[in-house]
Amino acid sequence: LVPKKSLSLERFSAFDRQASLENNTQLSDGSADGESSLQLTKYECQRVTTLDHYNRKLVEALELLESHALLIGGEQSQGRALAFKRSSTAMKGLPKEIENVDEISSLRHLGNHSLRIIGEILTKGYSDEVEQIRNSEFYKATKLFNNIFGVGPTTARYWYDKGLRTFDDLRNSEIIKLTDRQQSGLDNYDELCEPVTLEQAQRIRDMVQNEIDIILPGTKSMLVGGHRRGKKAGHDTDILIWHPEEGKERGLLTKLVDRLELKGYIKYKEMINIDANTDEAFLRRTNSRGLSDIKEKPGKAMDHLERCFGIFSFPRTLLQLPQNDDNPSAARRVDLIVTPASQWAYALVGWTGNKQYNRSLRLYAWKELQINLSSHAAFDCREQKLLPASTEQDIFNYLKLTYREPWERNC
Ligand code: DCT
Ligand code: MG
Repeated sequence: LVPKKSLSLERFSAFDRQASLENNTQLSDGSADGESSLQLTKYECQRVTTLDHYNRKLVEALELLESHALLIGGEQSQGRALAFKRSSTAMKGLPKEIENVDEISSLRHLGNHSLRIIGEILTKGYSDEVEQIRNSEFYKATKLFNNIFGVGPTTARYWYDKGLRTFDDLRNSEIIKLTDRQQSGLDNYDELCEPVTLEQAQRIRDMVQNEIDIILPGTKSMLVGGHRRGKKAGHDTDILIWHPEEGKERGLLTKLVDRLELKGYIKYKEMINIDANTDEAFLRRTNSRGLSDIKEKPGKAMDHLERCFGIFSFPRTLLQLPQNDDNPSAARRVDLIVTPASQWAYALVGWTGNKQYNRSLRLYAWKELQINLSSHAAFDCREQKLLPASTEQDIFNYLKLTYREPWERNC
C-alpha cells in the first residue's frame, strides 16, 4: 500500500496549499472582474455534478469526440480524449444553459477545440466535425466493436484496419481469433445492450445477499457503481461485498461463485483472486473454461480487490421481464467485488465512482495534499502514514473536501 512515488513537497508550498483549500475562488477560473462570468472549481471532486444538468446537447457532442479520440488511439489522441472529458464534465457542472460561447471562454477547463465545437453548435445547432465523425465508417464500426464486452479501443481499431465492419465480418473472419471473453460478449450482445434497471440491480443484489447469508451469516453487500449514483439504468450491476470482521471475507467469493454456478446463473466469468500466501503482487485470473492462473501484473487491474466479473444469466422472473418460452433467462453483466472490512470505505468510494470523479479525486489528493489514494487506502506522504477510514465521510475529511453524496459524483 505504500506508494512508490517519492515525496515532492517542494512543489507546493504550505501557503499555496492552504490558500487554495480554504478559498475555492483561488481554484476557480472566473475572470477577476467577473460577476457575470461563470466559475468552476479546478477539480471535479470539489464541485457537485449530478445526472441532470443544463447542457445535454453540448455534453453529448464532447463525449462523442472523446470516444472517437479513444478509438483513434495513440498517445496524442489519449490526451485529446482527456481534454474532451474535462470539457464535458465542466459543461455538466455549470449552473445554467449556455447560450453564447463567450460565457465560458475564460474557463480553463475548455481547450480551443472544445470551445470551437461548442461555438459551432450554439450558432447553427450542430457541429460539422461531430456529424462527420458520427456518420463515418470508422466511428460506426469501431464503436460497434468497442461495445462488445471484452473489446477495447485497440482491438476495435485493429479489426477495422483488417477490413472488418460488422458482426458477420467478425464471425466469418479467418484472420481474427476471438478470446473467450469476446466470444461470450458477442454471443450475448443483444441482451447485454438492454439496460440494467435499478429494480433489476436491486433484485440481483437481494439474490446475492440471500446466498452469502447462507455461506457466511453476517456478510453484507450493497449496490455500487452507477446505480448507487442514482442512475435508473446501467450497463451492469456492481455489488460490493464485505464482512464486518476483518479476514472473514477470505475464500467467500469462490464459495459464492460456486453456488451461483450451480444455480446456472453464470455464463462466463473471470475471477481475480488474491493469493492467500503472498497476499500481494500477483493476481490470478481464472476463466470459466478452467484456463487458470494467468498471472497478472499489479497495475493492470483497477485495484487488487477480489473480484468476479462476467456475464450472468438470470431467470426472466428474477429480472421481472415478460416470459419468453424460447429463452427463459436473460444475460446481464455483473461485477462482484469483495473487500476486507478495513478497506471498505475506500472500496466504496472507488467503486461508486464515477471513473472521472475517481480520477479527479486521486489527482487532487496527490497534487494538493500529497496523499496517495486508491480503492484500498490512502497514504499521507508528508506524514508517512496510512489514513484509516471507516466511512466515506472520514475520507472526505482527510482530503479536506466537502462531503458529496453519491448522486453528486456524476462527472
Ligand atoms: N471504475 C473506475 N475506473 C475504471 C472502471 C470503473 O474507477 N476504469 C469505477 C467507477 C465506477 C465503478 O468502478 C463501476 O464501473 P462501471 O460499472 O464500469 O461504471 P458505472 O459508473 O457503474 O456505469 P454503468 O452504469 O454504465 O455501469
Ligand atoms: Mg456499473
